[in-house]
Amino acid sequence: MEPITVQPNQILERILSLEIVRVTERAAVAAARLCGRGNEIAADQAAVDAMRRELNNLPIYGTVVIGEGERDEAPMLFIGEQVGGKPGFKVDIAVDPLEGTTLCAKNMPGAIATMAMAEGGTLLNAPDVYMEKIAIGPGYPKGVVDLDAPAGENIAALARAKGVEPAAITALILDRPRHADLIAAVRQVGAAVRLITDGDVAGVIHTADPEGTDIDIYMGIGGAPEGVLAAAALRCIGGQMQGRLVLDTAEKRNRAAKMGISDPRKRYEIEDMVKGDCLFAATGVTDGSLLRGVKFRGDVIETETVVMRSVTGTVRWIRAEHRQLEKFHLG
Ligand code: VTB
Repeated sequence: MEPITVQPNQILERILSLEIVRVTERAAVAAARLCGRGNEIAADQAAVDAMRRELNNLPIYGTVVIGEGERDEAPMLFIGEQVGGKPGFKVDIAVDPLEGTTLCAKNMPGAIATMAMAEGGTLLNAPDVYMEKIAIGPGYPKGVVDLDAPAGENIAALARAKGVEPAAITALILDRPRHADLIAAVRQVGAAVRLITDGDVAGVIHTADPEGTDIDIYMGIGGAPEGVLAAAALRCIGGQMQGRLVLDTAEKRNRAAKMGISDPRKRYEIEDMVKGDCLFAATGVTDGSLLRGVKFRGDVIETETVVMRSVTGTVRWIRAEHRQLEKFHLG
């Protein structure tokens, strides 16, 4: 029988798209064990440990460019950390081992374990600051919404493009005091607002399927790491997103400059945040509208993961039943 050979340009697709699923599955299971315990730090640490252990088994030479924080504040999966079993395929990695630590600690819907992987040197190296974001799903003319336009104008433009009244548009926004004016402006033009307490990676992804989610647009300020992860997902499934880092102090501008960001006011399009081929994966920790959470059923652990690839646009939903439970190192 002919041996199966994988061309180097197919490694991301053929090998890593399943491997990346293992990584988010492990992180999700580790965190899920600690759901509802009220301890965000312990749940996050468990997810980080599991994700790192699994990343180090991959045939990659990976650099964490979006991580748990900067080197001095995060013991593991910090920005700049090298992961993987070298020698390997050179990749950039963005991780959020537990997106929605509070959701997990309080056992509320929507916590996920997520990561993206791209060819080396192609993911935006962003510091752990806030990012202004706007995102819509596929099928609209380019530029129909604009990060710098007033919220009401964006809603009106989107409604026109969709062929509906603004009243038929729903915007997803993080429930934060900083968004009071934004929320008022969206409601002012008659649109609806759905508020979330956390979880804007999934929030942005919701815009890609307005029929299923009833969400047309994501708006507001969330974490920059979550912004790059969401951009990776939209790069795979289509849609538009713009973001701008909130570098409102000299200290933040310095940190960004050290990562190669020379223009602190730069407006990033998806292609600026994720320049090349990428994979994105997310596994549900708690049940949510995107993914089912981890289920512990005696001898079987069930997980649900979505994995996407940009070049092909393939989206795979992987429901797994795990029977060899030692691999989760649950103790
Ligand atoms: C958002 C949210 C995340 O951080 O990005 C948020 O989607 C931004 O920070 O789930 P604030 O909480 O300070 O507003 C998270 O809540 C993750 O911490």
